[in-house]
Amino acid sequence: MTLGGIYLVTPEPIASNFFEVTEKALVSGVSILQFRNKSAGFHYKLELAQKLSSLVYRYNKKFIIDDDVDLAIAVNADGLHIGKDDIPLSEARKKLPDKIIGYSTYGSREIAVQAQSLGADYVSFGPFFATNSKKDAGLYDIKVLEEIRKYIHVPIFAIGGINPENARVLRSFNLDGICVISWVYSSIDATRAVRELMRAFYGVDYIN
Ligand code: TZP
Ligand code: MG
Repeated sequence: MTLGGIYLVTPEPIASNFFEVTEKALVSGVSILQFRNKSAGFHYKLELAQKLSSLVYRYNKKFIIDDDVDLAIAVNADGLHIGKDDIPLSEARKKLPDKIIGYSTYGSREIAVQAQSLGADYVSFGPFFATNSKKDAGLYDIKVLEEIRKYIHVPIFAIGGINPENARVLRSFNLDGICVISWVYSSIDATRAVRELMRAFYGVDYIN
């Protein structure tokens, strides 16, 4: 199965309705969940990741861990997502020979091409739109996506400030998927938020 669709990334801090919102989003059509947590210690992350992994597998979706290769191994996640400040891709691949490894490429085709040649299973680009969820994020020129399919043959995702309005814009680049935090976790109704995003990204109603 190729990776794609709505890729949900977990927020910080974790709100009291976090699992409820996550479950609603999984039921409504999210295909991949990434557990991303920069502040908790290993034991709390392990507890959260274990709970999330059983939720994700109940709905037969993919579970990815951000940055932390030991956590990915501990919970037997489907994969790991890394970027320039994390374990090098070649080392991650040695530790996780059969798992999905995703790589952040920011706004750089060169980084994406290199990650692909080192065995990344998917790459993500962005932010192209302003985001409050990642304080140190830059903002990149969406033009990088224009001819990206000529160079990148693994699944391509966009991330950062994505909502239904700009998901419509992203649709024209024929990407495999889009990653979101706040559009879903800050919404009043996660089911509706996911459905609106799918409708915008695919251009049709999603039939569950
Ligand atoms: N990496 C680049 S932007 C971003 C991450 C983790 C945050 C995306 O969150 P949001 O709320 O969908 O903009
Ligand atoms: Mg990282």
